[in-house]
Amino acid sequence: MIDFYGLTSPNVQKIFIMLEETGLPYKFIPVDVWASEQHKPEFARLNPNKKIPVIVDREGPGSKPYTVFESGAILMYLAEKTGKFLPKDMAKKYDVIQWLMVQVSGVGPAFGNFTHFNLFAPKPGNEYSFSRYRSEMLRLYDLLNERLGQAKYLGGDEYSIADMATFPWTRQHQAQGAKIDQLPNFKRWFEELSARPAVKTMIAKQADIKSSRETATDDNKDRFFNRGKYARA
Ligand SMILES: N[C@@H](CCC(=O)N[C@@H](CS)C(=O)NCC(=O)O)C(=O)O
Repeated sequence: MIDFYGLTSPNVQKIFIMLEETGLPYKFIPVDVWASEQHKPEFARLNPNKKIPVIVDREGPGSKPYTVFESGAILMYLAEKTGKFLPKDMAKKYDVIQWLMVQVSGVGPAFGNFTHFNLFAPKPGNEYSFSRYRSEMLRLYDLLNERLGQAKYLGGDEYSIADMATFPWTRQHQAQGAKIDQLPNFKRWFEELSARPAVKTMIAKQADIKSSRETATDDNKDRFFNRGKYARA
């Protein structure tokens, strides 16, 4: 059994997809980051970085419980545990890992910062930051489209954890301003992944999760965004 701590964000959606794809038994434990639950000592003991997702594998290495944080590491752990969605052949494996790293170090931060400056940062006054992250996000959409013109999936000819990591960040492509009709390879991949049963299950399960994002207090929002009394000089 796997205890899966998360809420509704793309980094959490990746793990939902992987757990559904592999069929591993899991228990979902909501951590409402808009209510500062990630800062509770019992959660900080699982992830000193105080972010979701986190898993605790009750039957980890040596039949002992093992805790994993960071969504990329969780995907790699679950792939190694099950022998699925990460090729064994070294070159093919590193093809997948490279594109997984593009997601965790590129797509996640750029798309996440775009969302922040698009939806949450005060306007006017943040046009430079908004433009910087929108341009980087749209550049990455072009990169995904280019890669998916060379290979069926991001990691190569097989669906892998690189696809599962990237897909959730692109679900809002319309709101993000990506012109999908000008990204035909990306569109083909997006539509194929959207039709996968595990992805559909993830979307259905996400819809049932309650978050206090819309009702978060100013203090909880300030803490989440490192601003107000939480800003550091
Ligand atoms: N690099 C991390 C990022 C995780 C992350 O940013 N999680 C957000 C999801 S909303 C979070 O927990 N935010 C709460 C906070 O930053 O206090 C991963 O890929 O797991």
